[in-house]
Amino acid sequence: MLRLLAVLSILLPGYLQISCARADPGKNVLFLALDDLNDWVGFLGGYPGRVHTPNLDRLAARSTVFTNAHCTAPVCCPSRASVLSGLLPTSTGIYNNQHWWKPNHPHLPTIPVHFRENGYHTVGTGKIYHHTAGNNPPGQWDDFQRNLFNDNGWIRHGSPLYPWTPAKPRPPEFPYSGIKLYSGEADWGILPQHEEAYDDTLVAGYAVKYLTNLPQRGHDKPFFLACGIFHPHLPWYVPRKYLDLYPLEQVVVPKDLPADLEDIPEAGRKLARRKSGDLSRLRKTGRWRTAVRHYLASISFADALVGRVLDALEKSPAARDTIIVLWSDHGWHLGEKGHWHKRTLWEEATRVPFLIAAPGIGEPGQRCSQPVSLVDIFPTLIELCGLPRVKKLDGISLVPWLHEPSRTRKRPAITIEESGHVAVRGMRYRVIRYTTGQWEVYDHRNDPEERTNLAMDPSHMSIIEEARQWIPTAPAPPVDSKKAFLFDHRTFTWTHKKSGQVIKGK
Ligand SMILES: [Ca+2]
Ligand SMILES: [Ca+2]
Repeated sequence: MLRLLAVLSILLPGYLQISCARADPGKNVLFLALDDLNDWVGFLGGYPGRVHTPNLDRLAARSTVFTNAHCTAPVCCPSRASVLSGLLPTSTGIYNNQHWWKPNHPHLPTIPVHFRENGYHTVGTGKIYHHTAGNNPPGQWDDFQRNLFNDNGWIRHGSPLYPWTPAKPRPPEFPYSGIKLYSGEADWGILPQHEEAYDDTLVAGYAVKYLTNLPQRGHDKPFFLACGIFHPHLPWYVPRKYLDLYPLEQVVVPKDLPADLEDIPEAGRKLARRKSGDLSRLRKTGRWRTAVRHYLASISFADALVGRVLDALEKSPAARDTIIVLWSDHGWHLGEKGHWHKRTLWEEATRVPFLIAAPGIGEPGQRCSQPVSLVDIFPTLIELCGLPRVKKLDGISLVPWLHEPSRTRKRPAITIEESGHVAVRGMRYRVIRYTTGQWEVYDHRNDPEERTNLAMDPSHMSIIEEARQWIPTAPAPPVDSKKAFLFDHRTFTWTHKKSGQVIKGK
């Protein structure tokens, strides 16, 4: 038999590679990433008004929705590194957007690498890894749609104003919103172009084209198709029709901001104050509601683009044997706790839309309220697709919860903030430990908005002690970092932390 296999492997190398490497050749993966999308989607109900996400909702209606899902880091680069490596930031040493993947983890078996090595055709577009150059490690993709400024398909929505360069510096006020904010990308408005010319439309278009052309591909490999929509990340540039969904007077903004911070340790207030200048400027100039409106419109634009990809899949021959995973890298505060932006450890920043549609597993539309983490995606996909296991992953497979969503899960979701603060989110409680040794405890059964910190209440000491067991005890030191001018990837420099060596360009 072995001799026969050896002869066949010479005659039919491609065939044997595919059939031996994979347990189930029928399962494709559509991997949909959204950026900075909090729980303001119809199927999670996080926005107190009406949000228009018909396509996400129709996907949710055929999926398992994880209603208590959290990122491992409340900012893009470390969160995405976790999803793609199956490791927490405390294992990768990637804690912040400055941290550089390429020289530190050149051989990590990421999701696309593992699928590619096991017989899949791996293709991608848009923001999957963090967008800056060097953070889409080589060896990931059979094909990836790239752009002029970096190697990761991150495009500035087609605006001719980007990138800012020394020759074309950022204007004192943002060109479309006409307001000056701290964040270098905090603009919003309607671009002078058709919807088809927006960069995220091109990103979705790549995925649509791939799915439409499946019958002409000329090989029988299953596919792993990653599509990273950049909205609703700033800048909130949208075609007019999405703004029209949200009449300004109906837009809801958060309430009771100052009082909510009174029972929070100073370390937490410091997180809340990050970019709070932007919030106070928005409030002083009467633009807060307008800004929230553009976030909502950006969500609906992203939803429409996801809808295009879903339509293309449904019309394709792969419609019945494709697993769909949809996730957002972290949430966003629109003023809750006086905070504007991300990078905190409260529910607004850690809770994310996350769902899995696995054909033939579970009931369509079922919901799992057990705590889960985006770091669980990699081991889940490995099990669903019958790939070889990868050792030492920090997440666990969610397949048991696809079969039985009410099954108790003791393991909480851990979120690690860049300066070392940690949140532990269980079924009922959120516990936050600051590096100062102070804590916050919220009881979601009675306080879903996390208004009352119970950490000083002696009856909650056991909750803190239980959470403490899950906090990583030996965090990896931060990896090498970059010095980059965010909007001009042609002139950035990277600095090796240990050697001090400075590298220019890609
Ligand atoms: Ca993000
Ligand atoms: Ca409070």
